[in-house]
Amino acid sequence: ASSKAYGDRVASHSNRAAQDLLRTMERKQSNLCVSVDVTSKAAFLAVVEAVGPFVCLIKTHVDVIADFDADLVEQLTQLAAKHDFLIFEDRKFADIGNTVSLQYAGGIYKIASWSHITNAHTVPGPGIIAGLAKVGLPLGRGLLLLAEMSSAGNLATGAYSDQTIAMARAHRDFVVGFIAMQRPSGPADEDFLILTPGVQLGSKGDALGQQYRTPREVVFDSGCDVIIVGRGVTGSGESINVEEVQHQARRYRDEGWSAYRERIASN
Ligand code: UP6
Repeated sequence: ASSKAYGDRVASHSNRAAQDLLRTMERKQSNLCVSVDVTSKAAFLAVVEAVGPFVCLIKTHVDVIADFDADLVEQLTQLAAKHDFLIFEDRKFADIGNTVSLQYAGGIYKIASWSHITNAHTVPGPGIIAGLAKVGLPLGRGLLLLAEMSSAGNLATGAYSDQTIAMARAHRDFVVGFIAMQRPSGPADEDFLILTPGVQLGSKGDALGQQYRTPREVVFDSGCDVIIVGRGVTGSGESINVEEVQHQARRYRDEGWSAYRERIASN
């Protein structure tokens, strides 16, 4: 999959969210996902409006937004249509199937109703996939499994990562790929989407265990598909400088896309 153009991989996926993401990447010439980890609705919408033209995907943590409400979802959905991107709520579900189906469909956030893609840890076993699929598949949603993490000392390695990949293979209708640091090896015709956080230019990490690599290391060296960039684009504080955010989004979009062009040209 890593040698093929994004647009040529649509046919390898049966899941609508995966197909839509690949088509969006090709159309917008962007493999950038911005992670909008800010804590007010106003800052959130300002960042999304600023980076919208440059991204294929917006990643959210809606539970950190102090004044979250239904109107935020409405406005986010409108911005997704206006700027042509998909939405990924980075919920990292991690409970038994029955509980995650309730968390995914309901509560305050009603994630399944607006988020095209979400993700889950595999620590509970395959029941978590079945519980989420029950809610998400009828809506055309897609799931990513956390096969690896970017943070120092994390336990998602070795046999855990391998068994996560095996669980994904058994649920290809709903599981579209992984949060991972590299493309896993597999049959030549196997096509998972690899979305990778821990990306920043000019910093190796933060004070709480985050570890950063560059877009080129992620996309060219490791064969990943989507770079997920948070503070590299938004900055660390709550005050949003729209011009700077836009400048960084363009920069990461350009870096990610040229690493991808280099990858498909060299294969
Ligand atoms: N994230 C990681 N590493 C993982 C999984 N998820 O950093 O292994 C998420 C974080 C954050 C974003 O929850 O939202 O990706 C990274 O943000 P940053 O670029 O500001 O470090």
